[in-house]
Amino acid sequence: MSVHSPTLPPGQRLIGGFPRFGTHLQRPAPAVPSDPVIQISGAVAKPFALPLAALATLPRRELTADFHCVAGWSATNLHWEGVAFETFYRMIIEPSVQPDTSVTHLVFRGLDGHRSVVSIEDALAEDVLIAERLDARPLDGDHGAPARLVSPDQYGYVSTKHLCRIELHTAEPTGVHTSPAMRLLAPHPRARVWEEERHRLLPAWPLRPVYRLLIPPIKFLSARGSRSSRTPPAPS
Ligand SMILES: Nc1nc2c(c(=O)[nH]1)N[C@H]1C(S)=C(S)[C@@H](COP(=O)(O)O)O[C@H]1N2
Ligand SMILES: [Mo]
Repeated sequence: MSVHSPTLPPGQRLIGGFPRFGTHLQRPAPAVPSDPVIQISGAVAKPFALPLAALATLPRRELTADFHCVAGWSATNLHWEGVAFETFYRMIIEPSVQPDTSVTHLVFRGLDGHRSVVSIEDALAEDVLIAERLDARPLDGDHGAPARLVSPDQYGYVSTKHLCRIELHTAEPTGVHTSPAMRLLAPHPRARVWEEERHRLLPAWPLRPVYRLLIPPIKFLSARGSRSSRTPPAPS
């Protein structure tokens, strides 16, 4: 029996393996602090920082899932380990939400400045994880060390790597993209892969061939920032 998904979401194609990919392009992964934390801020009574080590004390969750980038590549059968985001939210975040406050959106931030905006409903979906392990190993710099969000039913840009902060919002945060070109490429507010919700303003299908051309150069650049592509120091 095949363990792979029988089909991919619309407009997606298999890529070999699981490449490092992202808006970081050739920049190397950010350094992991010696005592990494996840900052919780926004609509909380008092902002706080949770040591990442605390994740090990929460109920653990494993998930085998495919991963779909908005540019049209998919990687299949990835095995993640971490904490279900819903567990994290209920046990760690929710108790400190300001009373009479209705959280509608979360902003996830990475150590490299990447940011994703997720509605509370989508963030609390069953298969959303804060993952620290991939395929039985700690996450490496390529895939988001020390921890990342994993939301397999949404395009990859939602799955913020190098997660360092979660902000709680009571309305949809306004975009950070100020230039008209970047506004045009604004991510879809739901980003569901099976609905092909690639962007908020642009329809998905005319973009498919454009994105397909961009995959090899972005993959090439991202690999240049990869730790595994750098020459190891010569033995002394
Ligand atoms: N911190 C951070 N997270 C990120 C990105 C990024 O550039 N920085 N790129 C996003 C995009 S567009 C994709 S497709 C996935 C790629 O994940 P991978 O490098 O583990 O394949 O990470 C997402 N999360
Ligand atoms: Mo992506």
